[in-house]
Amino acid sequence: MKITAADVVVTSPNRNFVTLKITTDEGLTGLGDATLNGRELAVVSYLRDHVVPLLIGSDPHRIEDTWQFLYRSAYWRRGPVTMAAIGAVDMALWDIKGKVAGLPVYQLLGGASRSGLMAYGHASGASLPELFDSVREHQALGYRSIRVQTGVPGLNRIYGIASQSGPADAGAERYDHEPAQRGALPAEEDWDTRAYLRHIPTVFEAVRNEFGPELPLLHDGHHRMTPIQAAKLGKSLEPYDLFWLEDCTPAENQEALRLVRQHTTTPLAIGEIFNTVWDFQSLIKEQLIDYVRAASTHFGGITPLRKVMDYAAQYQVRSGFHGPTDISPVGLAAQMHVGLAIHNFGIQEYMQHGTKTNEVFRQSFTFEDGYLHPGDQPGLGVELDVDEAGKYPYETAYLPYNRLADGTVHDW
Ligand code: GCO
Ligand code: MG
Repeated sequence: MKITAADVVVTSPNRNFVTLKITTDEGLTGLGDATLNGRELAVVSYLRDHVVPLLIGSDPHRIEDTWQFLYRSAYWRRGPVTMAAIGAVDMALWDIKGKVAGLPVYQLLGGASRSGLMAYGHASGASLPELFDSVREHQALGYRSIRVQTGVPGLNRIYGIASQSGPADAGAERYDHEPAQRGALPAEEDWDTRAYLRHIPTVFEAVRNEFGPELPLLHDGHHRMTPIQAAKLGKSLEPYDLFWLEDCTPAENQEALRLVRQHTTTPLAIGEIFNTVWDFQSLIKEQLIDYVRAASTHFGGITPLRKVMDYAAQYQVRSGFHGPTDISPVGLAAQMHVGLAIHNFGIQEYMQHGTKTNEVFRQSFTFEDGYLHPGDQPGLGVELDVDEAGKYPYETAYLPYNRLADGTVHDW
């Protein structure tokens, strides 16, 4: 079998997505997600100009070899653009292999280790009553684990507060409940870490009083704290028994987590902006984290995700793959197959795409009673409706950024 075409499809139903569609001489097609939020067109060029010409004529069955070839022959390795492009190729090849075999990808990865994947959703509110409503809405949708983000008194616009209430798409204007927004320039948000550190423990105390001790609760620090601030937050949240505290410090300074770890037993998750297995090497080996937050899309696909999880298994570190709406249904399906197959699955983030996105990407995965399942269609189980995708051309959109009260740019 040979690859005869590889098309890069850009579409913006509820938000921008970049998808690679590989076609073989036997008429089989495979899909891969290459969406890099806010920098989408850089990956389009990387794929169209530098990867697609290398794929034509090659054997789609050689997944590992193709991955190694694209990674090593570029010479300049890693980085989100390169790894999103390689990830899309990898997913598309697994999709094709599954279709050839007549099996869902999780069967090729060793078969199911569980009947479903516990998912968490994003509850948020500017105030406590709004937050409580949002938690209840998520529980009504079946979620059994919930991420909690709130406004901080004194700050006007901060990360994690949905622009509209309700996790499902209602309005045409919604940008998929995630922080990026359409427009020529990124929006500015404000930030004050001390105000945040004073407020967040009171939020979790209130949520525990309202919803009881059992509900698994998660929180995302979104890279904003110094090591000692993160240590303080982890310690102050211990009474509220978090499932995890995510991205408490900026990802570049991995040694920061050593300090955080020495001070708190709150479980730590990190890695949504990591690109490779090597980014996790010391964090896993030194047991500085509890959950791997990589996404198939920005991490080079299914092949390295499986590898990092097998390594993590030796240290009792579990998965918590990144699943916001900027991971397309293809990327989400890819990591669901991995999550179903590995023994050390932890939890899967699931924010739910908008209705227009779901019309462009026809999916066979299910979400029932709080559990996801990738379905049993051969391959990844997602098909792209190219005509529907064509209705929504790319629109410029950016993630916001932060400034402190004195105007200093801060980690977002
Ligand atoms: C999460 C993430 C997202 C990111 C988004 C940026 O935990 O889901 O932090 O909300 O902000 O993926 O593109
Ligand atoms: Mg996050």
